[in-house]
Amino acid sequence: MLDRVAKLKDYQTYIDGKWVDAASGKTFQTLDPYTGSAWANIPECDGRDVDIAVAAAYRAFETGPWPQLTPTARGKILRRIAGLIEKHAEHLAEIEVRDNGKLISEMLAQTKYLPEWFYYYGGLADKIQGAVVPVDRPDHFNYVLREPIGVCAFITPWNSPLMLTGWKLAPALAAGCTVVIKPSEYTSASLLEFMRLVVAEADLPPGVVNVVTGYGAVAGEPLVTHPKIAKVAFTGGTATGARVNELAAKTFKKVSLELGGKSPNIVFDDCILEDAVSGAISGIFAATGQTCIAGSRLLVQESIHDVFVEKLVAMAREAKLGDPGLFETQVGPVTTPPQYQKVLSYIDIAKGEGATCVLGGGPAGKDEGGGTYFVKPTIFTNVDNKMRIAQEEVFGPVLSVIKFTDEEDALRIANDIAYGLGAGVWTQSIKRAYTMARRIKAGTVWVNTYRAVSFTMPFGGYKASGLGRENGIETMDGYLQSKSVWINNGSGGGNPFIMKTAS
Ligand code: TXE
Repeated sequence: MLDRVAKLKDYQTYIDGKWVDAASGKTFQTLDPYTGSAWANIPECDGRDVDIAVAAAYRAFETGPWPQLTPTARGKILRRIAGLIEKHAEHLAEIEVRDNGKLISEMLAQTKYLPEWFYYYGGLADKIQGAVVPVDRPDHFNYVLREPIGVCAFITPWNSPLMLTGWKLAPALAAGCTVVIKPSEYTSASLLEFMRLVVAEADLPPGVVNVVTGYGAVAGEPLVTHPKIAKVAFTGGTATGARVNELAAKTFKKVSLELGGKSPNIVFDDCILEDAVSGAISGIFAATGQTCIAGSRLLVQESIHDVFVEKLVAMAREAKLGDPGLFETQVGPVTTPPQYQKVLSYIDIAKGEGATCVLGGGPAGKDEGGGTYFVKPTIFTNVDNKMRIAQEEVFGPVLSVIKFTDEEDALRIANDIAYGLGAGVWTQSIKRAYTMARRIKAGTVWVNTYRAVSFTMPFGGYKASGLGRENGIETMDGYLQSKSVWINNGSGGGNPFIMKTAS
């Protein structure tokens, strides 16, 4: 059981290796979405704090011990960070449960897995290799250096605050970058605890990792427009991502965006029914549906539609709502008050569009295990893919079931969407699995599983779901840039008015 003491906790933020208040002296409150009450005060940073933090990160990137460290030494620091996360995994999980209402069972799994990102990228730190490149000039020696891009800004959301920060921080530090992180105003506490228990203890030089807490428009925008920021790594909503991309473009920053989704979870009639039912539940009701990869469009083959929906509803009906700090709870609260309103408004939209509500369809009261900010697990059938409930991201426990006839029909519906983050396919046919995986336009396709992620597998979106990839070796490219070096060992002569080529 979480320690829900009444006294508000006061946090400071972490800039240039020091704990500080916001320049404004202001703070804002963060809510426990289970109780609906404020539980901590967070510094309200603005452009002044951003300037100080970016200056510290820039200094740390250009001078001081950080750029002098060998890649092997950087790798050791990452492994130290991994060990510290392991040591504090339970505490970090509990803080995140308190601040965002995610289940303790899911959070413990996340904080215990998070160290692997730091072990993996710690291992890659001294394997960043350039190349020796032949050019058509025998008297030249040419090589390519891979250098860190510079100061990176991370803008992170509220749905998995620490994990999504780790996906960015581990490769950035491995590459030799320095960073300024702006967490979501709804969930800043776990990052501040991470700074205290992990970063501040890991012997990182001051300024390498900094945090500016605060609101998007006030603390986020000055960060993404700051001329000394070289790269922005953003996870959040599609509309905000578009704005961030536009702002960052003015100073030619590299940008990676991990945005929304409306992922198709496709059930064929040759699937193992029980596995597919469980996969559909996990796709939409895990994390209260607040995941970018939520399988929020369940495409079910006509021939098994009715029996599948019956089994699905029976299982979802049994989901235990309640205190996210208890291990037996299966569905927790919606994290933020605006998100709660948004989810309820989409339920109304679906009803208004003529979809049939076969489960849930509104707030869950105390007698149902719910309370403030709880929405009943909700399932709509008779959904047409053109409806708003099928096309727009709800980001909550609301599932749209759509019928399809055959493979071509499933593909047409699956790809008829602005997004392209994830997709699930449930079938026992290898041929069908192969074809679907090849033809679905999404960054990840899961076959006979759903919602699996790993530090080794690239993650990101097609279409409006984003730009670039996180995880895997590929993400290192986003934190590095190439420098071509030409060394002439021959004469410096030749016609100075024409380009130097081989001939
Ligand atoms: O996200 P925002 P919100 C989706 C989901 C949700 C919707 C809105 O559909 O309903 O987005 O959620 C910072 N310049 N996802 O409003 O605004 C903000 O402070 C710079 C999907 O909470 O995208 C926070 O740190 N930064 C998603 C971060 O952006 C700005 C996870 C994300 O907030 C800014 C969360 C600005 N102008 C929501 N405005 C996923 N991909 O997993 C805001 N921010």
